[in-house]
Amino acid sequence: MHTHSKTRRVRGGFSLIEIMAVLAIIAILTTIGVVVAGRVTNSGRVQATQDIIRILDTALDSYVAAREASIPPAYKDDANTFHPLWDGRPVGAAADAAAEPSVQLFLLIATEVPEVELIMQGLDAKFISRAPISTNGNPVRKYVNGVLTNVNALVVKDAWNQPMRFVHPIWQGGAGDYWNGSGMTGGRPQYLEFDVNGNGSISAQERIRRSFRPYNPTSPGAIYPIGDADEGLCPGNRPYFYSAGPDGDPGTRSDNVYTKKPEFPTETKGLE
Ligand SMILES: [Ca+2]
Ligand SMILES: [Ca+2]
Repeated sequence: MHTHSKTRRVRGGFSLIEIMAVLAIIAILTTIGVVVAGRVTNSGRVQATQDIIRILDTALDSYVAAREASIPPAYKDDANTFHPLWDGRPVGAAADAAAEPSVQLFLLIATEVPEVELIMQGLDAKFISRAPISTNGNPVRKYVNGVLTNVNALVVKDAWNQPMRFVHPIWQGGAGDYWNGSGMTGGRPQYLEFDVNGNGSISAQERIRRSFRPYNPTSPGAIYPIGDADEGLCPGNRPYFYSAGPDGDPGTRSDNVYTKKPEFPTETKGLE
């Protein structure tokens, strides 16, 4: 009888309250599991991205040692076009324009030193590829068999599949109107300028916008969807690499990935 009643109890199934309790527990466990898994994945990606930065830093050191010179602020191609090492957006660029290819251009220059090509082979293949390169819409061109030809260069992406970024001391800091959280703030130069070709005048290729949170003039009170740059100042005047982080926005600095965090200009230091 005893055994029979026990069997009946199991066969009879669970009460609604028991089922609800079990579902609630499963829901709680699932939530914890998702949060932990998310955290592990994200911190794993941060670490992977910091490893990429370390490899790029090694590439930079190797270039500087081989050339006994710092990395130049621009690259002159075979068509005599100057391509500046920008992390930012050029004059008149759309608010959501793709980032200028700072790391790709860095690598085009740095791989002139053979060791750098070897160093970059140490990177996991999923983070590196090769693609045509252009700055401010101008393709980089070299002579191949006597013909000016668009060239490819290495592209390095972070663990969120966004291009890594490189900041050269010539093109550091902030420039341009920015959103301070409650309104537009101007009062600083709209662009960074540098006469890279030394001809005594500034062309569109020598002027960038580098606002961490650009103001949207066509929609007052709104900010552009993605910032131009992080506005970072090079630590000790040394170039640095960073990632825009999980959100892909360099202008939200809190989730950006660095190995050595730069200082930010006083006017936006405390803002996010
Ligand atoms: Ca010039
Ligand atoms: Ca970010």
